[in-house]
Amino acid sequence: METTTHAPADHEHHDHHGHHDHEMPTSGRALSGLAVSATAHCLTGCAIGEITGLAIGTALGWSDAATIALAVGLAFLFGYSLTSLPLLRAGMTLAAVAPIAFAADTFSIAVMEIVDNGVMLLVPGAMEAGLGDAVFWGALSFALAVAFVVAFPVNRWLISRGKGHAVMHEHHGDGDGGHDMGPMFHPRRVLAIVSTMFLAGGAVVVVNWDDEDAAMAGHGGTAQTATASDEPGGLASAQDGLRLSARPTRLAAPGRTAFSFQVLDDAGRPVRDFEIESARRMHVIAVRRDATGFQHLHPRMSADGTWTTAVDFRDPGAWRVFADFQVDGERRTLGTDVLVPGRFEPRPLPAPSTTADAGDGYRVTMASRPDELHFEVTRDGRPVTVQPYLGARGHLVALREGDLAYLHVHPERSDGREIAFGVEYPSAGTYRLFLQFRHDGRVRTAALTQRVSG
Ligand SMILES: [Cu+2]
Repeated sequence: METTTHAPADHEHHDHHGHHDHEMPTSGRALSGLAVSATAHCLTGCAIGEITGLAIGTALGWSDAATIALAVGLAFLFGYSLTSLPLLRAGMTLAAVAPIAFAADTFSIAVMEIVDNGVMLLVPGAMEAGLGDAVFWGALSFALAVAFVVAFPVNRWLISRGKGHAVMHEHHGDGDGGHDMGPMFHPRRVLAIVSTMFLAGGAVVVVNWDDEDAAMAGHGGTAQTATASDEPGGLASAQDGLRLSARPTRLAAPGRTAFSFQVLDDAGRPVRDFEIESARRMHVIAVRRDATGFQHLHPRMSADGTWTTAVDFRDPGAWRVFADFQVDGERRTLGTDVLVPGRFEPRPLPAPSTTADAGDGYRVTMASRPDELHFEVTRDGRPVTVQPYLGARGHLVALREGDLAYLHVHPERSDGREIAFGVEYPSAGTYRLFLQFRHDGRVRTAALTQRVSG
């Protein structure tokens, strides 16, 4: 059995042994065709892994990270299997096939998975979308097509060096030139499928991004997506025909807890058709009644409309959990109390200030103008340009002292280093503000107290 690697330099040298049809092409159309086939293998494995992983992750209410880990694991499993099956069918033993599949696919699948999952995370709403959702299929097609385009030159380069899928072909094929992948993997057919995926998926992704922009623009006061009433949100568990049904609302002990809820319509049916708002279909804010322990989470919805996420109810006391979402063009916030047993030691609200520490040398400074709040971030005294977070330069939650009324805050288009929000205070009073921004890939939270006079 030939296990020699075929670098371009020794290609000619091997011609004499009469196995010309086993030679790996090192350039031209034949090499490209082989690379397309090899990439299509990995693409199929990734697609099966991603769909199965997301179906399982969604059904079990897993986090993005756990779901992606499962999808990546399954992609490798299916990718290796697709390579191994024809070899096993040809009579090779598993012990002989396993190292070949490993050498042929590992690098290619790894590249593909990084690109594929990266794109899925970037497309707004893709990770929350269920399998019955056009956004999911659009984003997945788009992600896989992009992954194909990136992985193709990698495979082409590997094969030209006698590595990657070249390893498999050396062990296989009886004079068919190596194209033994079956009609599904014919280069032209694969390219046609990938192009279609790219165009169709790309269209869905573009439409979805526009949705997000429209939702953000609608917040800008012209009231296309006005809130149901002028009353602040979050004070009620039921409002305007929608009701929050959550569990658990009483814990056995403090700590991280799987928290689930549904939004029910007036007929008691779970709502499943949520619109994207600030890049997500559902935002969950958890905070203790004394405005400590702030958390901003993005739960995952299962097919029956149940949203689930892990909330860290770390200290005893009464907590408030807000579900912030948009249905039928209207933004809503419903709230429920969650009671955590133990010795409750309420902390006083910090004094009003215009600056706050965000950890690791980060500091946030606030400037207040009528109906607008502006923030600047510095690190070790030097100004910092923040990265986009949830489709804006930052995210702001404002809660009123006394009843934790939840203000709808609208990110404004702002340039440079300033993070700007439109805020309409429902009354005079003291408010606790939680600004979230992203820098160096990490989301940080700064909390400030603001006193608003009539
Ligand atoms: Cu959110």
